[in-house]
Amino acid sequence: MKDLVLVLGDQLSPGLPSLRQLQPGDADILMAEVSAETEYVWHHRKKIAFIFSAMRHFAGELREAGRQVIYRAFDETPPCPDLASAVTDALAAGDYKRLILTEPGEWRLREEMAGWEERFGVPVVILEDDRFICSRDDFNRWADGRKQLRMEYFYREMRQRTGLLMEGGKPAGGRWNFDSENRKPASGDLFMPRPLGTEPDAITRDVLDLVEARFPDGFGDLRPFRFAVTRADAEKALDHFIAKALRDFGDYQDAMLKGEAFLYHSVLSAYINIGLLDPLEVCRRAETAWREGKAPLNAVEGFIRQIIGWREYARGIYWREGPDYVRHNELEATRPLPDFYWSGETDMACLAAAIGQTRREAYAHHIQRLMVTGTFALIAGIDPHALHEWYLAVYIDAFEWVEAPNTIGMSQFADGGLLGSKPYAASGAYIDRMSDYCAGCRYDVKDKTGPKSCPFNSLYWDFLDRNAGRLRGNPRLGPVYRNWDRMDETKRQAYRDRARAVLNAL
Ligand code: FAD
Ligand code: DLZ
Ligand code: SF4
Repeated sequence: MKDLVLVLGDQLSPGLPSLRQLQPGDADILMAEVSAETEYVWHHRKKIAFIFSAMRHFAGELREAGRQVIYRAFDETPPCPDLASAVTDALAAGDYKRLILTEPGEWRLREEMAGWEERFGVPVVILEDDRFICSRDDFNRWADGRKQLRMEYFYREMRQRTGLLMEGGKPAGGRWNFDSENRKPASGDLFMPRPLGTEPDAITRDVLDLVEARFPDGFGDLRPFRFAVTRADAEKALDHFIAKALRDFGDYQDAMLKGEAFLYHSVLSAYINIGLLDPLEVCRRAETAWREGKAPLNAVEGFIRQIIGWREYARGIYWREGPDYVRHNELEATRPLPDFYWSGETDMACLAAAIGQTRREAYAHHIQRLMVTGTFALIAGIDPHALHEWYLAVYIDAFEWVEAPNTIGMSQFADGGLLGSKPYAASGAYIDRMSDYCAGCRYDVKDKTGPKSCPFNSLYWDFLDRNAGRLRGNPRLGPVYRNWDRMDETKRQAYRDRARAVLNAL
């Protein structure tokens, strides 16, 4: 009797634990495009196409390597509603001794799968996903007993563990972190590199037609579709980033420019998250570029920190905090998500730019997510769970294990400060410093409380005022509250009134 191995849409790695020990004759591999996975949030249509096409290409590669693959396509009749139905059908059609899978990346599926052995009546073996540098147990060992889980300390341990940018046990360049050098605003440049696009092949073109027909009302533009869907093409995109953009990644990491969706970012997150690229390998490539003098240390350290630091840390937090983490709402924010988060139709130029490119590209870079859509939701008091579902829906790289800690924790402070020492609240001055959005905006970023004043300005103070009971004691906010206290009451009331008007207009 053979084993049945279920491989999910974000597990497209030949070295996956459930695939690597098995001989071709010992197992059938099951992959299924199912409506439940396309519907648990309203995914961007590019994301659905990306996952389906990458799954189909991966199934093809497995077959070429001599594996037996049972592939359930979305458009077959009858369609397959969910992963459990795909398993039920496969078990009914064959004679299998066990069901084997690599753990899924979400509590939702993990909790469902815990009941599968009983449901299917066969032994179910769930293997740990070891495509990460830090296992869940190792993260818990690091976190246990610490009062604060600061990413910076976790990151230093990951540097030591991987040896990345280490010289004789010390950090290269004598410092662990070069972030202070990474905050330059950018200016438009005709020669700015663009991420390497991949022309859709016949498989992708079929998938695009399928998604167009079956998700006519889905979010976001489906075409043009330029994402890589195979390991080979994702590696080309990595080569291109290392050669063309990495050297400026650090300097302009926090910059935002109208009409430039990608700047010097890698646009590799989706490939890493579904298993087309290995995170450690990506970091080693960046380190080699530095050792060969092709990219400066501030860029390479910044890039590596995002991957072995933030990415691993987010995953550790997600599994440690449990399934209710996404429901945290420390600041008791309850305002519904404004419709313009979906339509992009707002006269705030920064939000229109970030959301417009999100609709077109299924991509926004970190500072757009954190300091534009994230900060606005925070200071406007938007329900963090609604915002979490939005981030999970609209980005090509969105998977809950990485999205939720970034949204609930880092961006919205809804976990009460587990990830960040203070909320990422800011007035319009931050966006004005780091972007060229304000120049073309109907609002005036320098105006604090007038009818044309930038909404971020009044919402910022109103947020601090509304949440003073919870935030005043935060040592990093002490100076800010002292400024608020020093303002005369007429000015404070003008901020409150303008904020009310902005919120009522949402
Ligand atoms: P680059 O800027 O080129 O960074 C290099 C790599 O570092 C990325 O590919 C990614 O793998 C990793 N990385 C960078 N920042 C982070 C971070 N904060 N957390 C984890 N990994 C990071 N990232 C996701 O992969 N999926 C998500 O669903 C997601 N949701 C987010 C939601 C919010 C509210 C915020 C503030 C951030 C979110 N991020 C998410 C993190 C980050 O914004 C994206 O990883 C990054 O923008 C992807 O673009 P890139 O590949 O060009 O990244
Ligand atoms: C995101 C996604 C989508 C849209 N569709 C599928 C699918 O049809 N079949 C599948 O196996 N996986 C899909 N995925 C990825 C899963 O949602 C992902 O594996 C879980 O969210 C766990 O990370
Ligand atoms: Fe955004 Fe305010 Fe600048 Fe307009 S003025 S782009 S709303 S920060």
